[in-house]
Amino acid sequence: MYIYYIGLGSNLGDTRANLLRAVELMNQRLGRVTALSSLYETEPWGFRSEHMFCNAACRVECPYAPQEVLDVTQQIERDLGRTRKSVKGQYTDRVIDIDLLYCLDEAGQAVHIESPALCLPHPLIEQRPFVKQPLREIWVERVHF
Ligand code: PH2
Ligand code: MG
Ligand code: MG
Repeated sequence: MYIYYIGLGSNLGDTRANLLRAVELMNQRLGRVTALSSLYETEPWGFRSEHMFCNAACRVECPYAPQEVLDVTQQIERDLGRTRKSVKGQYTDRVIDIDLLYCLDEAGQAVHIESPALCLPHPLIEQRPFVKQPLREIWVERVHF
């Protein structure tokens, strides 16, 4: 079993419903969602938009390795209507964004990955209050980095 900490964001449509639907689908397709933070309303960070974000974080217990989890979360993004990622490195409005933040193995060791498709731990956590605040709320592990 692995434990994943996952960040969620939405700033288009019914943002709270989008987040909750994504959590429901992760619970169905990945494993058990064992914690969910409050839903936070946040200002767009790193780009200009008239649409406020809803952000949250969750904890998922799941048997799948990180690349498989990424495939599943990207499919959930598409199923909820996400059509495009950032354009020329610029952030854009989105129906749903699901980001893997940390992966812990059986021993509580943080899994480290640096590939073009996936970096773990997520490299921008420290800079992003909209990630750190919900994460702090649900963090329960003793981690060995
Ligand atoms: N995600 C981004 C860029 N900016 N700002 C907020 N408030 N919330 C986000 O989830 C967010 C963002 C890139 O994924
Ligand atoms: Mg993101
Ligand atoms: Mg993303």
